[in-house]
Amino acid sequence: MRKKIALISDIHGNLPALQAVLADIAQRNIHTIYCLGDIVGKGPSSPECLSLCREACQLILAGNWELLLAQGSASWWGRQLGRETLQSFHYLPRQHSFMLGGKHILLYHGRPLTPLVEPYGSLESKEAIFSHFSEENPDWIGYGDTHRSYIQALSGKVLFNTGSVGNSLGIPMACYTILEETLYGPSVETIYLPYDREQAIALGFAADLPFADGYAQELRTGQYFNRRNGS
Ligand SMILES: [Mn+2]
Repeated sequence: MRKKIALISDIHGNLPALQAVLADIAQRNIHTIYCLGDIVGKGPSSPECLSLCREACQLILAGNWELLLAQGSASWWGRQLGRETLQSFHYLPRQHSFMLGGKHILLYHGRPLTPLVEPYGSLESKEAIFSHFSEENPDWIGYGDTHRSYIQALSGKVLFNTGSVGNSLGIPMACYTILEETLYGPSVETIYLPYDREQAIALGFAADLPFADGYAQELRTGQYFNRRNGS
């Protein structure tokens, strides 16, 4: 059977979105799930999302939110997770490489290893990602962090973004990516799924989530209400 891997990223404590994505992955009979980080923060259900990801994923990489919270500064999200969990984030791997369909694929979250690279960013910013990993010399690089999915060819290389499960920008649906081995190389497919967005918003208000109004707006519109709230 050809190998299939589901890539999920930027769940951000959105439990209904994560549940919808995991159900969709199971329905497709995909048994390998890699998570590219930012499971926690922003949304109301970080601990629940972390437990689900630890059960479902063969690999969890560190995102900028895990690494920020691991520094231990007091925050609503840090208090939810507790000190031991925050400490455990220090040990998450930052990147992962493997072969699929004859290509060397490297996955990482985005920040803090490289600056935020948006789909509409310059070619230089994208080539800089490959330069950052020049020692490994991957053919393909996949990352999260921007909350916007895309795929781009760069002089024989491929750069793609997994999109965001729980805080998707542009298209306000739960987003993830499927990599599949084919006869000719790897294929990449982006999935956008509807989920119970209003349930996620209600969970935020019920939990007294900071910026709950802005969070509701972001989930409904797919646009940041305030850049300071971070990604
Ligand atoms: Mn994020």
